[in-house]
Amino acid sequence: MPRDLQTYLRDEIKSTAFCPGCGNGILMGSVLRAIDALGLDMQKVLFVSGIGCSAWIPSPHFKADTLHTLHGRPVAFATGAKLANPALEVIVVSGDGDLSSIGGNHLIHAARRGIKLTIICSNNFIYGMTGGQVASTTPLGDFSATTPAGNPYPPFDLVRLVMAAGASFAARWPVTRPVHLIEAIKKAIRARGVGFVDALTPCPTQYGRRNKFRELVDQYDSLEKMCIDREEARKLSEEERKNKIVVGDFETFCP
Ligand SMILES: Cc1ncc(C[n+]2csc(CCOP(=O)(O)OP(=O)(O)O)c2C)c(N)n1
Ligand code: SF4
Ligand SMILES: [Mg+2]
Repeated sequence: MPRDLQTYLRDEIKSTAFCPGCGNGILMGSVLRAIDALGLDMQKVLFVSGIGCSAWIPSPHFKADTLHTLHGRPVAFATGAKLANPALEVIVVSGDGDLSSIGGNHLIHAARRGIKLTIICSNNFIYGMTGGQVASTTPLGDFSATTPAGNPYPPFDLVRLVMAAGASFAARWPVTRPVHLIEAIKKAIRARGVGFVDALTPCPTQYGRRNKFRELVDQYDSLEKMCIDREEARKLSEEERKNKIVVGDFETFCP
Protein backbone atom coordinates (compact mmCIF):
# COMPACT_ATOMS: atom_id res chain seq x y z
CA MET A 1 0.00 0.00 0.00
CA PRO A 2 1.60 3.33 -1.08
CA ARG A 3 2.59 5.61 1.81
CA ASP A 4 1.56 9.26 1.93
CA LEU A 5 4.14 11.62 0.49
CA GLN A 6 5.30 13.09 3.81
CA THR A 7 5.97 9.67 5.32
CA TYR A 8 7.57 8.51 2.15
CA LEU A 9 10.05 11.36 1.92
CA ARG A 10 10.87 11.13 5.63
CA ASP A 11 11.51 7.38 5.34
CA GLU A 12 13.54 7.31 2.15
CA ILE A 13 15.41 10.59 1.65
CA LYS A 14 18.17 12.34 3.60
CA SER A 15 18.75 15.93 2.36
CA THR A 16 19.38 17.33 -1.09
CA ALA A 17 22.50 18.87 -2.57
CA PHE A 18 21.12 19.86 -5.98
CA CYS A 19 21.06 23.44 -7.30
CA PRO A 20 17.69 25.18 -7.16
CA GLY A 21 15.65 24.15 -10.18
CA CYS A 22 17.73 21.07 -11.01
CA GLY A 23 15.60 18.39 -12.65
CA ASN A 24 17.36 15.67 -10.69
CA GLY A 25 14.92 16.18 -7.81
CA ILE A 26 12.03 15.10 -10.02
CA LEU A 27 13.97 12.10 -11.28
CA MET A 28 14.90 11.14 -7.72
CA GLY A 29 11.22 11.24 -6.71
CA SER A 30 10.26 9.25 -9.81
CA VAL A 31 12.74 6.47 -8.99
CA LEU A 32 11.36 6.19 -5.44
CA ARG A 33 7.74 6.27 -6.60
CA ALA A 34 8.40 3.50 -9.14
CA ILE A 35 10.03 1.34 -6.46
CA ASP A 36 7.18 2.02 -4.04
CA ALA A 37 4.54 1.23 -6.68
CA LEU A 38 6.23 -2.10 -7.43
CA GLY A 39 6.31 -2.88 -3.72
CA LEU A 40 10.05 -3.59 -3.78
CA ASP A 41 11.72 -4.01 -0.43
CA MET A 42 14.41 -1.30 -0.23
CA GLN A 43 16.48 -3.73 1.84
CA LYS A 44 16.83 -5.93 -1.24
CA VAL A 45 17.75 -3.12 -3.61
CA LEU A 46 21.29 -2.00 -4.33
CA PHE A 47 21.73 1.40 -5.97
CA VAL A 48 24.91 2.01 -7.91
CA SER A 49 26.15 5.33 -9.23
CA GLY A 50 29.33 6.82 -10.68
CA ILE A 51 30.54 10.40 -10.31
CA GLY A 52 28.58 13.53 -11.22
CA CYS A 53 25.63 15.51 -9.85
CA SER A 54 23.19 12.83 -11.01
CA ALA A 55 25.24 10.16 -9.29
CA TRP A 56 24.09 11.80 -6.06
CA ILE A 57 20.51 10.73 -6.70
CA PRO A 58 20.91 7.47 -4.78
CA SER A 59 23.98 8.39 -2.78
CA PRO A 60 23.92 10.26 -0.42
CA HIS A 61 20.15 10.83 -0.75
CA PHE A 62 18.66 7.35 -0.30
CA LYS A 63 18.48 5.54 3.00
CA ALA A 64 19.44 2.31 1.27
CA ASP A 65 22.45 0.27 0.23
CA THR A 66 24.42 2.32 -2.26
CA LEU A 67 27.69 1.93 -4.11
CA HIS A 68 29.03 5.34 -5.12
CA THR A 69 31.75 4.24 -7.52
CA LEU A 70 34.30 5.65 -9.99
CA HIS A 71 33.42 7.97 -12.85
CA GLY A 72 32.23 5.88 -15.78
CA ARG A 73 32.26 2.60 -13.90
CA PRO A 74 28.87 2.14 -12.19
CA VAL A 75 27.71 -0.49 -14.68
CA ALA A 76 30.90 -2.51 -14.13
CA PHE A 77 30.38 -2.43 -10.34
CA ALA A 78 26.69 -3.23 -10.77
CA THR A 79 27.53 -6.21 -12.95
CA GLY A 80 29.87 -7.54 -10.27
CA ALA A 81 27.28 -7.05 -7.51
CA LYS A 82 24.58 -8.81 -9.52
CA LEU A 83 26.87 -11.75 -10.29
CA ALA A 84 27.85 -12.03 -6.63
CA ASN A 85 24.24 -11.88 -5.41
CA PRO A 86 21.66 -12.57 -8.14
CA ALA A 87 18.81 -12.03 -5.66
CA LEU A 88 19.66 -8.31 -5.40
CA GLU A 89 17.63 -5.83 -7.42
CA VAL A 90 20.46 -3.76 -8.84
CA ILE A 91 19.59 -0.26 -10.05
CA VAL A 92 22.16 2.08 -11.58
CA VAL A 93 21.33 5.79 -11.52
CA SER A 94 23.95 8.09 -13.01
CA GLY A 95 24.65 10.90 -15.45
CA ASP A 96 24.79 10.99 -19.24
CA GLY A 97 28.51 11.72 -19.20
CA ASP A 98 29.14 8.97 -16.69
CA LEU A 99 27.09 6.32 -18.49
CA SER A 100 27.55 7.19 -22.14
CA SER A 101 30.79 9.17 -22.49
CA ILE A 102 33.49 7.69 -20.24
CA GLY A 103 31.28 4.71 -19.37
CA GLY A 104 29.87 4.02 -22.84
CA ASN A 105 31.63 0.71 -23.30
CA HIS A 106 30.31 -0.71 -20.03
CA LEU A 107 26.81 0.37 -21.01
CA ILE A 108 26.74 -1.33 -24.40
CA HIS A 109 28.42 -4.50 -23.19
CA ALA A 110 25.99 -4.86 -20.29
CA ALA A 111 23.15 -4.56 -22.82
CA ARG A 112 24.84 -7.13 -25.06
CA ARG A 113 25.30 -9.60 -22.22
CA GLY A 114 21.67 -9.34 -21.20
CA ILE A 115 22.52 -9.17 -17.52
CA LYS A 116 19.51 -8.21 -15.41
CA LEU A 117 20.20 -4.58 -14.48
CA THR A 118 18.15 -1.42 -14.40
CA ILE A 119 20.08 1.56 -15.74
CA ILE A 120 18.60 5.03 -15.35
CA CYS A 121 20.46 7.82 -17.10
CA SER A 122 19.93 11.36 -15.92
CA ASN A 123 20.50 13.04 -19.26
CA ASN A 124 21.05 16.79 -18.80
CA PHE A 125 23.02 17.06 -22.08
CA ILE A 126 26.23 18.15 -20.36
CA TYR A 127 28.87 17.41 -17.69
CA GLY A 128 27.13 19.30 -14.90
CA MET A 129 29.35 18.71 -11.91
CA THR A 130 32.68 19.63 -13.46
CA GLY A 131 31.76 22.95 -15.03
CA GLY A 132 29.63 22.27 -18.08
CA GLN A 133 31.87 20.50 -20.58
CA VAL A 134 30.45 18.96 -23.75
CA ALA A 135 29.16 15.37 -23.43
CA SER A 136 28.34 12.66 -25.95
CA THR A 137 24.70 13.69 -25.46
CA THR A 138 25.06 17.44 -26.05
CA PRO A 139 22.81 18.42 -28.97
CA LEU A 140 24.41 19.54 -32.23
CA GLY A 141 25.18 23.26 -32.13
CA ASP A 142 24.57 23.69 -28.40
CA PHE A 143 26.96 25.63 -26.17
CA SER A 144 29.11 24.22 -23.40
CA ALA A 145 32.29 25.28 -21.62
CA THR A 146 34.33 23.38 -24.20
CA THR A 147 32.20 24.23 -27.26
CA PRO A 148 31.88 28.04 -27.07
CA ALA A 149 31.13 28.15 -30.80
CA GLY A 150 28.55 25.36 -30.60
CA ASN A 151 28.93 21.59 -30.49
CA PRO A 152 30.08 20.38 -33.94
CA TYR A 153 29.06 16.75 -33.33
CA PRO A 154 25.66 15.05 -33.20
CA PRO A 155 24.69 13.43 -29.90
CA PHE A 156 24.18 9.75 -29.18
CA ASP A 157 20.61 8.52 -29.31
CA LEU A 158 20.96 6.47 -26.14
CA VAL A 159 17.76 4.49 -26.67
CA ARG A 160 18.86 3.35 -30.12
CA LEU A 161 22.35 2.66 -28.83
CA VAL A 162 21.29 0.31 -26.02
CA MET A 163 18.52 -1.36 -28.03
CA ALA A 164 20.97 -2.06 -30.88
CA ALA A 165 23.37 -3.50 -28.31
CA GLY A 166 20.75 -5.87 -26.91
CA ALA A 167 18.82 -4.15 -24.09
CA SER A 168 15.47 -5.77 -23.25
CA PHE A 169 13.70 -2.49 -22.70
CA ALA A 170 14.53 1.15 -23.26
CA ALA A 171 12.51 4.31 -22.75
CA ARG A 172 13.03 8.02 -23.04
CA TRP A 173 10.96 10.54 -21.11
CA PRO A 174 11.60 14.05 -19.82
CA VAL A 175 11.16 14.92 -16.15
CA THR A 176 8.35 17.20 -17.33
CA ARG A 177 6.29 13.99 -17.82
CA PRO A 178 6.76 12.28 -14.45
CA VAL A 179 3.81 9.90 -14.85
CA HIS A 180 5.32 8.40 -18.00
CA LEU A 181 8.77 8.46 -16.44
CA ILE A 182 7.62 6.51 -13.38
CA GLU A 183 5.86 3.91 -15.56
CA ALA A 184 8.99 3.54 -17.70
CA ILE A 185 11.19 3.04 -14.62
CA LYS A 186 8.80 0.34 -13.43
CA LYS A 187 9.03 -1.42 -16.80
CA ALA A 188 12.82 -1.10 -16.80
CA ILE A 189 12.99 -2.73 -13.36
CA ARG A 190 10.76 -5.54 -14.59
CA ALA A 191 12.77 -6.09 -17.80
CA ARG A 192 14.39 -9.47 -18.42
CA GLY A 193 17.89 -8.13 -19.18
CA VAL A 194 19.03 -4.54 -19.22
CA GLY A 195 16.15 -2.12 -18.70
CA PHE A 196 17.26 1.38 -19.62
CA VAL A 197 15.65 4.79 -19.11
CA ASP A 198 16.98 7.92 -20.76
CA ALA A 199 15.55 10.55 -18.40
CA LEU A 200 15.87 14.02 -19.93
CA THR A 201 16.35 16.66 -17.28
CA PRO A 202 17.25 20.36 -17.06
CA CYS A 203 20.56 21.51 -15.60
CA PRO A 204 19.94 25.23 -15.20
CA THR A 205 23.39 25.95 -13.75
CA GLN A 206 25.59 24.54 -16.50
CA TYR A 207 23.48 23.82 -19.58
CA GLY A 208 20.64 26.29 -19.17
CA ARG A 209 22.62 29.46 -18.65
CA ARG A 210 25.01 28.65 -21.52
CA ASN A 211 22.13 28.00 -23.85
CA LYS A 212 20.44 31.29 -23.10
CA PHE A 213 17.57 30.21 -20.94
CA ARG A 214 17.01 33.37 -18.91
CA GLU A 215 14.23 31.94 -16.81
CA LEU A 216 14.21 28.50 -15.26
CA VAL A 217 10.70 27.88 -16.46
CA ASP A 218 11.81 28.46 -20.09
CA GLN A 219 14.17 25.51 -19.88
CA TYR A 220 11.42 23.19 -18.65
CA ASP A 221 9.04 24.60 -21.22
CA SER A 222 11.50 24.18 -24.08
CA LEU A 223 12.34 20.59 -23.05
CA GLU A 224 8.66 19.70 -22.90
CA LYS A 225 7.97 21.27 -26.31
CA MET A 226 10.92 19.51 -27.92
CA CYS A 227 9.65 16.08 -26.87
CA ILE A 228 7.20 14.39 -29.21
CA ASP A 229 5.57 10.96 -29.08
CA ARG A 230 6.45 8.32 -31.65
CA GLU A 231 3.04 8.54 -33.35
CA GLU A 232 3.43 12.29 -33.67
CA ALA A 233 6.99 11.87 -34.98
CA ARG A 234 5.84 9.53 -37.75
CA LYS A 235 3.65 12.28 -39.20
CA LEU A 236 6.54 14.73 -39.51
CA SER A 237 9.07 15.07 -42.32
CA GLU A 238 12.76 14.58 -41.56
CA GLU A 239 13.20 18.35 -41.64
CA GLU A 240 10.34 18.93 -39.19
CA ARG A 241 11.76 16.27 -36.85
CA LYS A 242 15.18 17.94 -36.76
CA ASN A 243 14.98 19.71 -33.42
CA LYS A 244 12.59 17.27 -31.82
CA ILE A 245 13.31 14.44 -29.42
CA VAL A 246 11.21 11.32 -29.84
CA VAL A 247 10.01 9.97 -26.51
CA GLY A 248 8.29 6.77 -25.54
CA ASP A 249 8.77 3.19 -24.38
CA PHE A 250 10.76 1.06 -26.80
CA GLU A 251 10.44 -2.64 -26.20
CA THR A 252 11.73 -3.54 -29.63
CA PHE A 253 14.20 -1.71 -31.78
CA CYS A 254 12.21 0.65 -33.95
CA PRO A 255 14.16 2.97 -36.28
C1 LIG B 1 38.34 9.13 -14.46
C2 LIG B 1 37.71 10.45 -14.21
N1 LIG B 1 37.67 11.36 -15.20
C3 LIG B 1 37.08 12.55 -15.01
C4 LIG B 1 36.52 12.86 -13.80
C5 LIG B 1 35.90 14.21 -13.59
N2 LIG B 1 34.46 14.15 -13.66
C6 LIG B 1 33.70 13.95 -12.54
S1 LIG B 1 32.06 14.02 -12.86
C7 LIG B 1 32.35 14.32 -14.50
C8 LIG B 1 31.23 14.55 -15.46
C9 LIG B 1 29.88 14.21 -14.95
O1 LIG B 1 28.92 14.40 -15.93
P1 LIG B 1 27.61 13.57 -15.93
O2 LIG B 1 27.88 12.14 -15.76
O3 LIG B 1 26.82 13.96 -17.12
O4 LIG B 1 26.90 14.01 -14.58
P2 LIG B 1 26.17 15.38 -14.20
O5 LIG B 1 27.11 16.10 -13.30
O6 LIG B 1 25.90 16.13 -15.47
O7 LIG B 1 24.91 14.93 -13.54
C10 LIG B 1 33.71 14.36 -14.79
C11 LIG B 1 34.27 14.62 -16.13
C12 LIG B 1 36.59 11.90 -12.77
N3 LIG B 1 36.04 12.12 -11.57
N4 LIG B 1 37.19 10.71 -13.00
S1 SF4 C 1 25.10 21.66 -11.84
FE1 SF4 C 1 23.27 21.13 -13.02
S2 SF4 C 1 22.99 18.90 -12.76
FE2 SF4 C 1 24.39 19.65 -11.15
S3 SF4 C 1 23.06 20.01 -9.37
FE3 SF4 C 1 23.33 21.96 -10.48
S4 SF4 C 1 21.58 22.08 -11.89
FE4 SF4 C 1 21.74 19.94 -11.21
MG1 LIG D 1 25.23 15.24 -17.30
